[in-house]
Amino acid sequence: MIIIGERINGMFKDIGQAVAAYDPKPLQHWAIQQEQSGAHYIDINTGPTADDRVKSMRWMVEVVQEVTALPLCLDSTNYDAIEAGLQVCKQRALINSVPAEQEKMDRVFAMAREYNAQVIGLTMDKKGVPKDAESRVALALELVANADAAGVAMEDLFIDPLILPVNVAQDHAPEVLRALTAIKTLANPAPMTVLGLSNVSQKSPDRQLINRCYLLMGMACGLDAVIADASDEALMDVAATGRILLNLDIYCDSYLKLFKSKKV
Ligand code: THG
Repeated sequence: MIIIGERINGMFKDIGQAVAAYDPKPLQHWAIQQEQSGAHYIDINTGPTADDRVKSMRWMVEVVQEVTALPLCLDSTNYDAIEAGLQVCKQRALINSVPAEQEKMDRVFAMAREYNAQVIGLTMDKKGVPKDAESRVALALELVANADAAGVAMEDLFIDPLILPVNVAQDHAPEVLRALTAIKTLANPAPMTVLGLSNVSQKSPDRQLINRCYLLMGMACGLDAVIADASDEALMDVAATGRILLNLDIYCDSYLKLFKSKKV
């Protein structure tokens, strides 16, 4: 399970304030903390309050790279901001994200080729996020076809069927699981799959329990990666345990230790 640490996002108050003030300390604290917790990528999102997202994204990438060599997941709907981040990334980046809309796919897949980046494709279009699994899969197929035509390899394409908060969109949760299973059959080799896991529990009580349960359900349906709270130790243990129960890792006796030291 690939863990993309979600915490460097201007949606969190401390990060939003740090981005506004160009104070690197909170970003660097969370970069180190997430790496120590076992994250494999660090998500970087300026948040809704940044006034200059191009400048903020470039600065965020630079200050995070001062304290970690982990690859970065550049999270923005502003492609100029993504490109500014790509220009200063030292490692291979993951572009987060592109919807199944032709003009946006054209720009983002070309950018991925130019900068040798990976891409998250969202199963949504101008009409928004569809409810049923079949409509999500149809949009995933458009993303797969466009990535392939642009020369982006399936192992570098992460399809996100978009989980919504269960408190307001309970009927979406099983549809996303069915979509995950189907997305893995769309190409050979299959595209990768990813979810913004914490979405599922927004505004619900006992968020961590919901996140942990849904992670395991997703894994059983072919989920490869999550943007998630890497500091939730029990969540990380669920990820390691799920890999054993799906026969993805050997050496069960030492699996938690192995996972935490990132040797798995
Ligand atoms: N798919 C993709 N990218 C994404 C998402 C997705 N990026 C953003 C988001 N969704 C994933 N990241 C988060 C980060 C934080 C929260 C949820 C998802 C979160 N934040 C608290 C809240 O809203 O209640 C903030 C609380 C606070 O301020 O302390 O839950 O789906 N590709």
